[in-house]
Amino acid sequence: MISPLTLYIGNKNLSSWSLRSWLVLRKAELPFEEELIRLDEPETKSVLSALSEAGTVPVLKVKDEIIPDSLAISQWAAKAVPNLWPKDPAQRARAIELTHVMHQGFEDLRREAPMNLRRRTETPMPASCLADAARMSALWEECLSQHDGPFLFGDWSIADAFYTPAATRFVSYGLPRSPKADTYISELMSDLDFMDWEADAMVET
Ligand SMILES: N[C@@H](CCC(=O)N[C@@H](CS)C(=O)NCC(=O)O)C(=O)O
Repeated sequence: MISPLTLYIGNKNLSSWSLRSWLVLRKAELPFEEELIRLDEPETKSVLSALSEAGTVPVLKVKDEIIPDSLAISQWAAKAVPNLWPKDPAQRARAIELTHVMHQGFEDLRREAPMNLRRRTETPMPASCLADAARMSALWEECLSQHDGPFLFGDWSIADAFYTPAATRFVSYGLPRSPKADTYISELMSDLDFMDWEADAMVET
């Protein structure tokens, strides 16, 4: 049967926002088709603009409805399937807040250390990037200390999808992190769904 869901994504090696939505749909166990739009090609802008007003990936097509933006797609999935946010109302509120923090913030980390799954470098990073990394590591530490783990709120939630691309940056750019944060990064990067995505990224041309 053809799935009524199509997720439009960018290059798997580079598109962090696509990875977030893709992980959420995988964890939701919602079957979906994926369509890869190569970024940085001469026709990319026109292809993306034809797909949605946002002109970005990810975009989820649900029958004839178009949902752009990783956060909107995640909220759609959370309505369709239970358990993508923590059950406890206070934890759920905190998980949503931290997801928004990732969606809107950590600009220096995102700019200076863009997701590139194939990249490994020890080049010194700017102070502003290191400050963002330290803030993120502390934030993870705080959540992980309050729950039994292995994820930010115990069980996997959308918040973990949003921090997965950030975790890969710590590894790619050798960013300092606390031991607890390091364990969390290893957990995210050994997730089977993430590893499926990563395997595609490694052979992408
Ligand atoms: N706020 C958006 C950001 C999406 C975004 O910036 N996506 C990048 C790829 S990761 C993109 O489509 N850039 C357009 C381009 O490269 O032309 C979201 O959460 O989905």
